[in-house]
Amino acid sequence: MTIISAQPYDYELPEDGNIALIVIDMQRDFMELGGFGDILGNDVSLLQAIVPTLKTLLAGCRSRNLPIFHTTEGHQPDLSDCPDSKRKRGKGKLTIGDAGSLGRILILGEPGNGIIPELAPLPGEIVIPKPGKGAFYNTDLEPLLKERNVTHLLITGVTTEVCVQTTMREANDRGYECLLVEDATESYFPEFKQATLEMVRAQGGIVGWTATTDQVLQGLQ
Ligand code: C5J
Repeated sequence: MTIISAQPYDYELPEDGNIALIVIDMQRDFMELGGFGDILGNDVSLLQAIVPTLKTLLAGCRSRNLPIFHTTEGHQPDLSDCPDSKRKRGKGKLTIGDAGSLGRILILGEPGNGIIPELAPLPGEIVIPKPGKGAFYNTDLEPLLKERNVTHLLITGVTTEVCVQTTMREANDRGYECLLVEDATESYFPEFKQATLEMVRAQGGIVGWTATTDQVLQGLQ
């Protein structure tokens, strides 16, 4: 049994369980000026705080040969998978599909859709394009996890209260034991990050657990 010291209590990975790392949306569209996060009026520099920690966690998971899944939020170039409601939100000068300084905003394959170089996926790691906030909605994530007999998920990335939390809730409803890595997830709103950490682990871990990168790597040994 692997035990990770966590909140609200120890997180256990039994001998017959398998754990994977999920890195949500560490793409230029959320991290850099000119991307989707920026056009919505956010201070994108806030998200840089987790890049070194996430790099450490990725290295630790790679050295333990854990399955690693990266996601990117993005839409088909013809926007056929983007609801009008999503395009209309924000009421900024630019919206999803418009040309920005990182290419067309939130469109698959555009420069802005690329994962930041510090956290670039290695060969063999799976990149899941996702049209929604949750990584299970309209994607192959669930069958790919099932193929690998994954039962437990380490969840990281941006932004904590949007795509990260949505994914954790989707995973929880599908029976995965989820741990949100506190210093490997970030938000444009520090208070929303804090609230998310508290709400997922409240009520005896109603959505799952939280722990730091150090605690995760110590527990995984
Ligand atoms: C947002 C995300 N915030 N990756 N996407 O629109 O959290």
